[in-house]
Formats: sequence, structure tokens, C-alpha cells
Amino acid sequence: MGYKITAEFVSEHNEQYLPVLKREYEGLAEKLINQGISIAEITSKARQFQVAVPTWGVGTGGTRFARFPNPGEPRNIFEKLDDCSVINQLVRSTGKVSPHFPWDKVSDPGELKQHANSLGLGFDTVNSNTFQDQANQEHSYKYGSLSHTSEATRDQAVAHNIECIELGQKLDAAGITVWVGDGSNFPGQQHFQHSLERYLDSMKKIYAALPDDWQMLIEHKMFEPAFYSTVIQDWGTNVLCAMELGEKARSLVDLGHHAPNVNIEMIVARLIQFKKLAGFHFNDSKYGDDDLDSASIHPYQQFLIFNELVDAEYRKQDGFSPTYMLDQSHNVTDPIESLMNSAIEVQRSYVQALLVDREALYAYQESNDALMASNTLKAAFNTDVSSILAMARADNGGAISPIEAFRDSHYRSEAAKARPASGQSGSGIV
Ligand SMILES: [Mn+2]
Repeated sequence: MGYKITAEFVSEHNEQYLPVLKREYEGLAEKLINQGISIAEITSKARQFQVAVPTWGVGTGGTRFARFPNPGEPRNIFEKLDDCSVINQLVRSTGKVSPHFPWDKVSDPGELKQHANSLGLGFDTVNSNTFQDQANQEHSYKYGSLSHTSEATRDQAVAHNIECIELGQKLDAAGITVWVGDGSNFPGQQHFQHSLERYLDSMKKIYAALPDDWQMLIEHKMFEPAFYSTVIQDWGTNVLCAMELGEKARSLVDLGHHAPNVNIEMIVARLIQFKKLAGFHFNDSKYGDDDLDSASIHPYQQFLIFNELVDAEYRKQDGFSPTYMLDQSHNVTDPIESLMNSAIEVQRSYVQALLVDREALYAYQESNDALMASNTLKAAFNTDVSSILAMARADNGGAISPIEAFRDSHYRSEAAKARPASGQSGSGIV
């Protein structure tokens, strides 16, 4: 068991920020009441907001050129959970962790579940991995996995996914996310239709092994590692496969997995309409699948996505229950700091979207008042909701200033002492 940040430390740390926070919160309360919005209601919703953290996110990321590890990196799933618990302790919106197999595979899943629960954590969807070969693996995934031309390779990939479901059940997870790196690097290399047919055959076998209350989340990605074509390249192919597979299969939206300038919020609206939105991998990007910190580049885009989500919530859209998760690669920052910051930024977009005057917006849409419709969204986006987010954290027992609290706790330097570098890491870029 690693170094702990105590509850007393957090509450003492909060004291220095509390007087200013209270003033800012009261000022915002007055501003919002004039718009007919109760800050208590918004704060209560902010307190309930959750976004899961991926286990691979707490290790330092990298690129295909290099990785520059930080001191005190977690060396196994138990240490990763320790780091995840620090994130949740300070921000209180990341109570679930998404494991990745075989990176996080242990001989006793029961012990793993117990360790997580003792830290106040639970498990989100599990992730399978057929995009790289493991030691002693019989059939290589060099030319694909679930869509491979060889039946034996496909069977091996199917068996791995079914094993992930079984492991996930022991962890009390309720879904499996399937992303494949299958694709091609040359025109003509792969038969488009046949490869998708093989993929679907494999996915049907995995789907058949899904427990009744489980969900299958299909993740698409336009390029990388395949650079000419991928088998599940966009949301269109994704949703077609989800429809073919059945009700429990839905589409996952990773913000970095689209063509540049694609209108992601509109994709989200379409998936909501047809009850096929499984959830999100939040991150941000400038060029491609950059896996940068959420809202570090395009905060308005993230807000517009949440505008669609909150709209569905407001309309009580049938079948709407997406799961939220961060999926980022932290190459130059402390991953714990980045994940805390990003969880707050995702929550910020949610809270800003709650402030949208929906009835006014609908009226502007009906009367074709384009400018005022846009201004209605901008008014919510331009509202500084920082004091709501900080108050929600404090009310939940978290830190008013999580980054400062984390730095003042010396958790990282203590972790560096307790965790000498092992030379291996379970951090990946997916
Ligand atoms: Mn992803």
C-alpha cells in the first residue's frame, strides 16, 4: 500500500481557498437567479457527474518516437489503482476505472476488485487488446485480428474478448469496449467487404457471450496503425455494425478518431436519436488522434457535444445512458495532474451545457433566428462556472484546488521513492 493523502490534509488545504470561493459562488448564484437558474440545483448535478479514468492513463504516454517516463510511475495495476484513487480523492468525479487486458491481467481478479473497492473505486467497461501480439501468442495480429483472413487467428481474438468479458464480470464491470487495429496500408491489400464480413462474424460470437445486463461498445478509428484503410473507420461503419449485432451493441465516440473538422456534436445527435450512443472517450486534438488533454484545444467543441447530451437529458430521450471516460496520452505532464484537470474540464462542459436556456433556444430555432440561437449557446459557454465545480468538489470531500493540493501533498516524490523504475509500463496510446 502506497503513500496516502489524508482527508485532514485535503480539508486543511481547502481552508485557504474557502473564503474567496464562497464570495465567487454567491456572486454567480445571484447572476444565475436573474436567469431563473438555481445554483444549488446545478451544483447538485455537478456533484453527481462522473467520468471514468483509464488505467493506462496514469502511466506516462509517448509517441512512436520516444517515451520520457516520469519518476514514480505505477508499475502494475495495483499501483495504477492507487494513483486513480488519488485523482478521485481530489476531484471526486472519477470513481470508476477502465481496465485493459492483458495489461491489467492478474491471477486473482477478486483481490483486484477488493483492492479497488477499498480505495473507493469501481470498474467501468473493460477493454480488449488485439492490436498487439503478446508473448507466447500462437497467431500474430500483424495482418489483423477479428477480421483476419485466417480463421484460427480470428478465433484466438474472439477467445481473448470472451476472456475479457469473464474477467470483467468478476470485477463487476458492465461492458466491453472493442477497438481493433485491423486495416490495410496499401490500396488493394484488403477486400473491403470481405474483411468487414469476417469482423462481423467474429463480433457476433463475442456478442453471444455478453451477459444480459452488459453493453458492447464499438470504437471506430479512421487511421493508425493502418494508414490506408481501417475496418471500422468511422461512425457510419460503426453504427451499421452495432445495428447488425443487436440492441446491446452501441457506438463509442472517441473525440480524436474522426477526420479533421468533422462535426462531432452532430454525430452524437444522430447516435442519440437512434439509441446507439454507447459513450465517449474524451480527449482533444489539433491534427489527428493526438490524445491531448480534454478541452485544451477545442473547449467550444466539447461544450457543443455536451449541449447535445444535456438536450437529450432535458427531453428525456428514450434509451439515453452514455458512459463517459477519459482516453488521453500524457507525454509532458504528470498524468495524475492531467487526468484531474481533464476530469474537471469535461465536468465544466457539462455544467455549462446545463445553463443553456433550452426553451429560448428552441424558440429561436423555430423562428429561424440564427444569431440569437448562437448567442444563447455562447451565453452559457461564456459563463465562468469554476466556483460551481470547486464547490461541488468541496461538498463531496475533494479539493478546491486539486493541482495545488496534489503538489503540496508530495505524493509524486513519495511514489518515486516507493516505486523504483521497472523499465516497463502498461501505458499505451489507444
Ligand atoms: Mn479511445
